[in-house]
Amino acid sequence: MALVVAVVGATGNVGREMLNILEERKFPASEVIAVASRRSQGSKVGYGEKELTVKALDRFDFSTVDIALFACGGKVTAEFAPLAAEAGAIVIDNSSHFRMHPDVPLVVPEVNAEAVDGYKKKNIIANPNCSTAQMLVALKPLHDAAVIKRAVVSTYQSVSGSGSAAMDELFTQTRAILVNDPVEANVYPKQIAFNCIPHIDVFMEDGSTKEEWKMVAETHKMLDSAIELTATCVRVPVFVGHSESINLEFEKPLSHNEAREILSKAPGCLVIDRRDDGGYITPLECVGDFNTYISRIRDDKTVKHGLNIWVVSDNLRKGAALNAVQIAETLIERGHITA
Ligand code: 11C
Repeated sequence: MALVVAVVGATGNVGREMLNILEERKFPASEVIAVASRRSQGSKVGYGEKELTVKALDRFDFSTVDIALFACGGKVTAEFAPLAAEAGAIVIDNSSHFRMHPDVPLVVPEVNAEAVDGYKKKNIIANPNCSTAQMLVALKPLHDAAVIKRAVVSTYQSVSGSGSAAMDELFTQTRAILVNDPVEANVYPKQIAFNCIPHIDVFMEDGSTKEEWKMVAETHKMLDSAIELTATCVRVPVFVGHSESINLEFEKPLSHNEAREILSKAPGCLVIDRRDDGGYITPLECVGDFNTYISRIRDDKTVKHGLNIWVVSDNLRKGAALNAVQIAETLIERGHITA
């Protein structure tokens, strides 16, 4: 056990999950170091049974670190990830900052594990957006079987995707409504409690949001640039767990039974698909889990080779922290680093 791992942004939603997952998966680390902004210096975060004392990022020396898992905003990442990479740490970054950079691999191990081999140009590997990661875990085996021509995706994304202030906002607004207090919206432009907001990330010129654009661009980079994909991303009053309704059109025939069989054997997927009351997964049930769940698999007869699926996963795990740790595991499996 010789690998030194730094978790940067260790006090945030994703950073804490990274620490949990490193411990749960028994990642072969000789040392795990918690790093965050100077404001959090000296505070404690849990790592299994232990407590780690948080070190300040702006004073941190990455030269003894093998792997730096970054879970910070784009601005902090832009400044510090290249410094960590130049100091010799392999950076696995959860922000959107480097994702579309041609010299930075964007990886979901179940989809394109071999892409990690390209990390050396910058010493940085990017983790995709949470809604893309779980979608591609389900789409990759179906694409291999019947070639996806077109995908229409609607997401139902939990507030944890916007950070802990958003989780607090959902809690506070819900409580305020129940006790008849005034409702304040600070994180989101509209009330999220008892509501749905069809707006995630900033608006782009064509009327899409950046979240919707990311689902398209990241799918093209990781799976296949020929897939025509359109997404509508919606924030819903759920604390953790993103859900997606995905309509697929294939080049070749693929029945719901064949799709169910393929997905049942696919890495990272767990099919729960009984056609009766409760025979499907909801976000509440996937929290804390590693799997991407697939339910409601059924033919769409309105197009030639059509299929509908419902995909649910813990966005802080497969959508962020778990995927980052799996990338680190892939670096070991493919012989780039030795544990
Ligand atoms: C959300 N998907 O649910 C976002 C969070 O590009 O890494 C992650 C944003 C990103 O709000």
